Amino acid sequence: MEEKKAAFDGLKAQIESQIPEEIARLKALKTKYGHEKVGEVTVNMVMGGMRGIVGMLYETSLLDANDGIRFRGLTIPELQEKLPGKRDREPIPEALLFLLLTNKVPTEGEVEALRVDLMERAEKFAKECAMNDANKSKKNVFDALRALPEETHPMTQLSAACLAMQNDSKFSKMYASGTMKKTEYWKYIYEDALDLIAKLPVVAAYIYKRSCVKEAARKSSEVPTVDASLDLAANFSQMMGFSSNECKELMRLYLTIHADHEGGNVSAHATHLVGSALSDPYLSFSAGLNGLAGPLHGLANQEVLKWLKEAQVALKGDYSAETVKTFVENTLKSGRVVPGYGHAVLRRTDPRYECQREFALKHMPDDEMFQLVSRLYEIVPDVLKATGKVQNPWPNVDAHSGVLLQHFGIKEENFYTVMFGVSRSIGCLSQLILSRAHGYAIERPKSVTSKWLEEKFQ
Ligand code: NMX
Ligand code: MLT
Repeated sequence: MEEKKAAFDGLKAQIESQIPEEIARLKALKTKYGHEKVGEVTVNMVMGGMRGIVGMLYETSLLDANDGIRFRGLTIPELQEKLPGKRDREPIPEALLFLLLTNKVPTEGEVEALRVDLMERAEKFAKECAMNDANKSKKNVFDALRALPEETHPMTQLSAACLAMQNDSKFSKMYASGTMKKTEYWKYIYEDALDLIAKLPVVAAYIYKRSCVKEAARKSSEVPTVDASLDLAANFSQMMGFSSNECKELMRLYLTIHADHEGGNVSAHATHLVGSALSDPYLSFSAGLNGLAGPLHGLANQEVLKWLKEAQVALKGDYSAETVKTFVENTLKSGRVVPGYGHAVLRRTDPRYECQREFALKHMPDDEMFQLVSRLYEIVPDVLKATGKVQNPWPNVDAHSGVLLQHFGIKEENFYTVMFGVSRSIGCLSQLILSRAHGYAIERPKSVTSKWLEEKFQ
């Protein structure tokens, strides 16, 4: 354990040792190219959700319209190939977290040390809360959740839980003490971020067992028990009540591929924006979760499963091209979007969809709902192209995730976005640490009125 701890402290030291070089590099970039233009801003961009405007620094990942996501330069197949961890095949999210924070592929020992550190944080948190519950000594986040109606949407509960835990923020306490130098900010943000990444699966598993599962035998209002010998994903799966190796393996894949998608998506951008005001990780990530809870963003995974179930009822097993096409067209006619299809940046099938499809082909090729998903992949793009307005007719990550989860027993689709949120904490909070370490500015873009635009061009 001592050896593991030393390796882990090595991670914090590694981040610290990189800071002067990174700050110098950013300073040189500004001095040399500060006045260069990175692009043009048209009225369409201003009026179209800032699409295509290069407006922020985000180091942990970069999205290319045609190549898809790269985490510190690595594609998903490259991650699966290069990241070490305790696994059959899928990397464990701890390895990704290390990579995002250091821009370095970690060794087995470094991943193991980070795993131990996160699991110790999770176990300490769960044990303290269970103890408070037992002696009614101190209210905790689980009391806050119990105060909410059970049917409160799980995403609302997860976001509320972040706020309920904000009192634990080491950064906020240090800031309030007035003794913290700007160069020290990142150290406390780091502690909060790692605490939060460790706590979220415990809170999420609690929300699942209290609010999502229907069968009395699976329900629980107890603080989940952490098994610190497992990795973050396997423990999350186990706390939810799913202990099979296949489900743990799926959880590793799920928590890795949803972690980061550059900085402009709603959840990453919201976290980044709120953090830039020096709001601590609990406040910042709660804002990110509120954005993730929208149906055009993370809630799409819930919407996809609802839609697939609707399709199963309507199609009654007839997945012929003609009937599936009519079903998709009817979705559009009813005024809805086709959930799980389209993207603001991507112009191809999402590589996250592709790796989930591979997982399905390996573990559940005969699943009926997977066959429907595959059929939709053949039909939907042409239907969307025919509208003449959809920029990207291909499926995104959300078109596939639910069908995997339901196969392994996680059938309650209103929980799916919570799992997305648990994963997204890894990317958003890594960047939050780096943003404070590198002294990023408070974010404050300029807005204009439509009258201002009219007057400028008339
Ligand atoms: N179904 C129907 N219409 C669509 C779809 C779709 N899947 N995708 C885009 N459009 C429409 C869009 O609503 C817009 O219509 P209008 O001009 O009438 O407002 C038009 O096509 C042009 O939109 P785009 O420029 O192609 O897409 P945009 O960048 O504005 O939005 C999404 C991107 C992802 C919000 C959009 O494709 C969408 O609503 N998809 C369905 C929801 C979804 O799957 N979201 C998950 C995204 C991934 N994630 O996890 O966050
Ligand atoms: C994401 O993972 O954040 C989504 O694909 C949305 C996006 O990138 O805009």
